[in-house]
Amino acid sequence: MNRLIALLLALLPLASIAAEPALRVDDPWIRAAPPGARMLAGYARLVNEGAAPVALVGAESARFGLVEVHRTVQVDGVARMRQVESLEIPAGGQVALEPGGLHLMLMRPVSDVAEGERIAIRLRFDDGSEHEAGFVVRRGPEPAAAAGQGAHQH
Ligand SMILES: [Cu+2]
Repeated sequence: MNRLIALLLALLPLASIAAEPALRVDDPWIRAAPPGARMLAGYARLVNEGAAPVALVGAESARFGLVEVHRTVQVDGVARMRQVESLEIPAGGQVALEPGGLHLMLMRPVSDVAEGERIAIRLRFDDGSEHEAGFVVRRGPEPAAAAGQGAHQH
């Protein structure tokens, strides 16, 4: 009996490791913007390798006064952005933040963001976990939906 208890205790750390959220942030990047820009957009692919869904509920960065999750929607042919309070990534699934759709809205930069820079952004999830990723500032493709429509960048 004591042996069994000892075995169970030995297994406990493994169990808690297995319960860790298995979220991966692939290809995090920020679209380069002209000097003085007050708003930038960040993109990444959020991959949930875990067995439970997890939701992105917030983000922050020392380089920006405010970071929100936004979704671009077409309203009467005009692109508008809505804040997303909770973005679920299904178990074993992934959600893409990409031009023309979901994005991190990076507001009030504390200083200009230069192309080639890597900026840390901390993502917060509904299970209490946090994930910091280095977002590389680069030029990116125009959103397919907005191609030829002018200046919509998000
Ligand atoms: Cu936005």
